[in-house]
Amino acid sequence: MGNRFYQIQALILFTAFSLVPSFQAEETKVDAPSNPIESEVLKMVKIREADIPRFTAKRNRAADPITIDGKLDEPGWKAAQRSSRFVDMITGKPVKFDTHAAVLWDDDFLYVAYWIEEPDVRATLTQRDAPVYTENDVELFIDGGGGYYEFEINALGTLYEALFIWEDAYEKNYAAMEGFGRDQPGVIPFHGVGFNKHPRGKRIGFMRWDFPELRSAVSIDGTLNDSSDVDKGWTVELALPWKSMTILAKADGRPLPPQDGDTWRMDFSRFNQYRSSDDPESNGSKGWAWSYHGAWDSHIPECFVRVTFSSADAIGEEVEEDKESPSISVTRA
Ligand SMILES: [Ca+2]
Ligand SMILES: [Ca+2]
Ligand SMILES: [Ca+2]
Repeated sequence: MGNRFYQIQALILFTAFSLVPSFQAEETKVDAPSNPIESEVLKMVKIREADIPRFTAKRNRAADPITIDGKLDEPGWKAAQRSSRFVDMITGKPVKFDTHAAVLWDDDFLYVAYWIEEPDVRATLTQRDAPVYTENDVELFIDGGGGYYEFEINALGTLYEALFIWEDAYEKNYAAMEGFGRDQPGVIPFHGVGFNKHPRGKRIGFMRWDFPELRSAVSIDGTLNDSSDVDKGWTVELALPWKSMTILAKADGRPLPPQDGDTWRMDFSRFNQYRSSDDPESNGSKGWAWSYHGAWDSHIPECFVRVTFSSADAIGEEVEEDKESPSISVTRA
């Protein structure tokens, strides 16, 4: 989700203020995260730490390279564990259409895939950084400690990207870097969307920032912008080079690529135009996510999925056991 909310900022502010007393008055039992800010945020959005999904990302085997063409037919994707079905972003309740994601990695790239059930695949925006969140999109957020990356893509493969840096990390880590001045074009103050009381404070949005050497592709199983038929949906395939994540890793100096057992926070979501008025099953929210946020706001890293990187290869057991066969089918996880 992006800037569309500025238009209704007054309404959001009013709503946020009216909700504050209930946040304070109603004690929500949560597990005790080690980070006090995380604990406070989860309390505010009424999410238990145990409710945040955990995922193990396995390595994609070098013998089976991933081709970024939008088709998720590589052995790695077939072997990778898929996420649980996406739920309503605010309530965590089931939604009408099926969405799953998966993550793989190797020494050079982070790979992300989405399977999106969509009976009427539509997209019109073609310009880079166009507000694709106003159409049906899927989104990826990657938290780096001092800031986080936002990625969005529509069914035409049009990208919208931005980088957000927390004010508390900016002066020490980013202010002196070329291209990261506050007076750069496309730099905006950012205080969240529907959850604009984040205890960590404010962020700076670098809206013109693009992830260097990002590869992305979409594949549609159906017809685009033709409602006369029923489409199966679309798939998205991404490869994000670790070497381009030095900006994200700058504040906490995390290893790139990650080491076995490292856990990163990432968010996987989908925004669409299905409204409660014509579709009761959508629960009224147009945002669906792997990990729900308890608020109309993607920009809450404390709610992101915990993705732990494993050095184990994403392969089916039969491949290991039958090394003689050159073209054995891979067992799904
Ligand atoms: Ca592929
Ligand atoms: Ca951008
Ligand atoms: Ca169609």
